Amino acid sequence: MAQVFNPYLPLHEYIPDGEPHVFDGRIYLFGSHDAENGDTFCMNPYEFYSASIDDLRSWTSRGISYKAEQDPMCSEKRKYLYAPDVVRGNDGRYYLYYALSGYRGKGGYFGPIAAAVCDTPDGEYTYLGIVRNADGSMFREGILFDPAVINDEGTIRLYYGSQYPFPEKESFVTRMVQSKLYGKTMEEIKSAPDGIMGPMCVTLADDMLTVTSRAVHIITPHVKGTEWEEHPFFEGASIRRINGLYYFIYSSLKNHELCYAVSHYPDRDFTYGGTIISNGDVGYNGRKEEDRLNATGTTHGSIECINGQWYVFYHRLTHGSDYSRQSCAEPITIAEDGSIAQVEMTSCGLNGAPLVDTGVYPAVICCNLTNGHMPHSSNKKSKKKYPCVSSGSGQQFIANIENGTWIGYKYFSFTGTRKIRIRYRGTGDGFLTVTAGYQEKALARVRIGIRNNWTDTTVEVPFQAGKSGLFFHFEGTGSMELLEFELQNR
Ligand code: FUB
Repeated sequence: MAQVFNPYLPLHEYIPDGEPHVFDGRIYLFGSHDAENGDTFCMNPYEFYSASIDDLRSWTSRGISYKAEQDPMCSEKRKYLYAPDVVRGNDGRYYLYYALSGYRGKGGYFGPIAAAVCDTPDGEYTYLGIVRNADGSMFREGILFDPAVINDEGTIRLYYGSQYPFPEKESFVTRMVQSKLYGKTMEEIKSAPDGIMGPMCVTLADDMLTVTSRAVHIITPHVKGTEWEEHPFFEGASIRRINGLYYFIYSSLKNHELCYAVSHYPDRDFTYGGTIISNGDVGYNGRKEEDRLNATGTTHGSIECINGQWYVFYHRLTHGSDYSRQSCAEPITIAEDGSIAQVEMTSCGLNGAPLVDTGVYPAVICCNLTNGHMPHSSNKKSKKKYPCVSSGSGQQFIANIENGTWIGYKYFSFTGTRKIRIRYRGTGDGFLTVTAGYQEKALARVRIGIRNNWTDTTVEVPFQAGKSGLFFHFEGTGSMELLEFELQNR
């Protein structure tokens, strides 16, 4: 039976910063494009995947939609296409908004927001121009980063921004950006009450480039002592209009979580809502930062309704950095009072049901991967080894499985005892314990020996019938890698 896992795109694809939108019966994922084992963010040109809203198991792409070199402002220093969004204009065409950035984020705050246009959501886009003032000059109010757009019953609203801790402090970013971009002195910067940090909003004319309103801060950048203090806006602005309310989705300063805020207005009075998801399950059931269930780093995404069900789209980290991020999705519920409860990461997000207990599963669809002290690893390649999704010779596998590592899959629908064939290799020498959940009691144990090549071993596991997790826990010496496992009848 065909199923869909997390990550739901082909396993060699790395599309973070996802903005999911439904257009004419298809769900599209507009996002950045990381490289497999990349050395910095967004090394690849935009490529947009989509699926029929009636079949979320099968995502396909029509190839490259836009390259950085199509933008006349692309330079050696700023040659990476960062987090985009797409909106259908009032003329029925599709408009792609993005900002260019440089190596490891350098220069990402200094350029304009640019736009490109296409007749179809995932066709080949043509450069249109930069977001500009009525006199044609570059629009520069706030930090022109992570654009998000909405066609709000004919009004095109553009959201964007970034925030560094905090405007109250003279952070290096505040100084650097304001002085470099605006040519301001420190005295001038300090005297501007709201500064340039925080999420901003403007409206655009039907040419989709000319700004037609004053730029406004949609949330105060002065968060101390407010409801925002624990989860202040950092980046990843995204906007949805749901049942007459505006939902602003963003990545908080914690970096690993998507939060939301709600207002009756598009540009003011937003109240903090909560966390929707964290890519380390931090906050879920009270989980603490230090107990994160994955290496955490950036996350950026949004929510979308597909065939009556709401989902949150977010990204996870792989390859021991956050330069190779993969899109995942989970169902969410918007309660009658408009609130959204935090959901956990799973391996079966878009599947609509737990996974069946027969068949071959790639190891990398794990939703939890931890040695008990996983790092927060934003904008760097970690020098320390820790368990991670990795790749080589065209295969994706879990690497650096050392003593104490837990690898978790949630959820399966078990019919009872299963045989599990496990394909592994490496210098790991010890035992793999199988459990139904993180830190739960052993259901079975299998010997793991040193193997240069992929090797199969089989273990019988007495699962209880019903919905359950499947976890592997390695205890031993050395370091093993896991390629796949197969659930079989006894
Ligand atoms: O993908 C590059 C940057 O990482 C995005 O612009 C941010 O939102 C963060 O996800």
